[in-house]
Amino acid sequence: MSAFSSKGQSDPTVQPVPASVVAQVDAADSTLSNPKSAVLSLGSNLGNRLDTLQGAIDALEDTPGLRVKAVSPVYETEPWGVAPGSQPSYFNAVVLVRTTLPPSSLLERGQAIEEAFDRVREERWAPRTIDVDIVTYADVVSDDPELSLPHPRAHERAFVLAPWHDIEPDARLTGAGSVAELLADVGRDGVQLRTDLELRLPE
Ligand code: A4P
Ligand code: MG
Repeated sequence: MSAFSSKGQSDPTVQPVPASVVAQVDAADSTLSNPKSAVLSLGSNLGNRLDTLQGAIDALEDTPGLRVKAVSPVYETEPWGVAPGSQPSYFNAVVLVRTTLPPSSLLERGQAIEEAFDRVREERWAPRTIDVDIVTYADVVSDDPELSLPHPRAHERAFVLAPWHDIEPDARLTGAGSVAELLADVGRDGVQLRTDLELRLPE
């Protein structure tokens, strides 16, 4: 918000806003100049999995108020929570972002990206072109089913912990402990690093 802009003064319907009021409004919006860190998990097991992951990362970077800070290696992973062999394998990755969006808007943005990549919602844990999950948002804790934070299953999923650990070895999962220790407990069965594949950090 800018006070006393020349545009505003030439428009008779717009009254100048004193700088002191602008400062108060800006200060009240704690998200405005106070970006938060969030960890997002991306998963794809339908279509061109690598292109879709990259497309989702690029779409995240194109989001106003959001910057992608780090992108993990790609892991090929066995589908979790379904009968073995019943679904194609996943490509999974984790991205670290900084954002001024509040958690609910970040969730909406993730869901809009899922829609853009033709995600079809069938039964729970069905195969999908792309799933965008919020693993953590700052230290926010929530048990709202619409947005549970940290993600309630992240601590037991090697396909989240392994790529996250690669890009943030000292990371901690709020309420669960160090990502390195959680990964050591869970083990790396069913997740394979694909050194032949790479996702780009958007410029
Ligand atoms: N929701 C609540 N909390 C969150 C959060 N932190 N991030 C809500 C994102 N969404 C959250 O999600 C269902 C609802 O969860 C949403 O409406 C949102 O408001 P969904 O994406 O529509 O459906 P889903 O993903 O099938 O269900 P769910 O329970 O979120 O599944 P998960 O836990 O995301 O698991 N195996 C491998 N190897 N790799 C994977 O990436 N992913 C899943 C999905 C299963 N197996 C997998 C993988
Ligand atoms: Mg999901």
